Amino acid sequence: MKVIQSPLHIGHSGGVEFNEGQIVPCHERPSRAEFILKAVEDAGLPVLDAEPYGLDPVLRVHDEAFVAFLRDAWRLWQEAGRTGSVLPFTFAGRSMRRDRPPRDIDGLLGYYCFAAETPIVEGTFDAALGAVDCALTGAALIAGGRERAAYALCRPPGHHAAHSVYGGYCYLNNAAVAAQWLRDHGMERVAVLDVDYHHGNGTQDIFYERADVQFVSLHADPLLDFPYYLGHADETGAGAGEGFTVNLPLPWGTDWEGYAHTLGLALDRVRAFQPDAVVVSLGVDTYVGDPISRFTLTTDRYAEMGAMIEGLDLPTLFVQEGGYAVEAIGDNVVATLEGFMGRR
Ligand code: OKP
Ligand code: ZN
Repeated sequence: MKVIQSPLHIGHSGGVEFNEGQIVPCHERPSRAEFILKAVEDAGLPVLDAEPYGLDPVLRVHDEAFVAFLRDAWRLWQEAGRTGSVLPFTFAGRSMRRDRPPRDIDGLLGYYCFAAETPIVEGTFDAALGAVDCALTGAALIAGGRERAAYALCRPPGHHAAHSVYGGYCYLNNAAVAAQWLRDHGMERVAVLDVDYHHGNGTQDIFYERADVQFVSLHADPLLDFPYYLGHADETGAGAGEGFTVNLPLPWGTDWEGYAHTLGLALDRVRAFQPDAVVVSLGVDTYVGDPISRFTLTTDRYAEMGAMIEGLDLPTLFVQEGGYAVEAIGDNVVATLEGFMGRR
């Protein structure tokens, strides 16, 4: 299986996040991608650089003014005389208008961002585009039928980024851009299977009213965990998309037995949709040692997960999402891919 990476991720570094009342260094840090790269190279997987696709595929799923804001935010922050990471301190709450972006930088940040652990630094936008390019380069490999599967080493991750909102360490939705690109290049139905610990609220938002892109997610119950305000079982899609969103929330402490059972249900739903391809939002923050998560999967279990996903017998694009136990992230990703390839 080919691995696609982008060196641009390194520019997204040195940021701080607001977490549990403290300003702390980001959990989502460059070493995550470096550990994954080392592990896939050690496993003998071929690594290629992403091809540049530009903004057009991004604008198929994201709002143009939102993308322009992400592009300009660092410059606006400098012009306002600020130092350090671009972070919001105020948010458009439920009682306020959501249809009128303000002009001021702080107002704009709260308008377009939903969580204060997602800093913008000088290289963030280019890194986010580089991550999209990884996903698109992988999508092109499987769309042409040249490869059965590919792994996009995306950093920053993407599944919390919605049509016009960023947050949760995510800026542009790599998996959603890739799924839409597959739709635009000959695939009639595309499934997105999200196995990250956190609900992929952004991907759900983007495809909620669509019958041609199915979204199936297993994640920590949003009553208990981030992103808190989306991901309940009764969210099943709307309009033409009714029935094409599937949420399977799980309790804290979920072990492989409980996880595998629910993954089986998720895979049954994907099979019933009869997609032409599946995009897997692969977060390995379900790992027992993850510092911000509360499931208990061990490295060997990722190989079983990969084998179960292979059982779909579909063109498959793996897109990296979360995973914050940096010293184990590479082993967990490689275990998943090797399980898929039948090498373990
Ligand atoms: C991004 B991805 C824990 C705070 C968690 C944000 C988590 C974003 C996860 N105290 N904050 O889905 O892995
Ligand atoms: Zn996550």
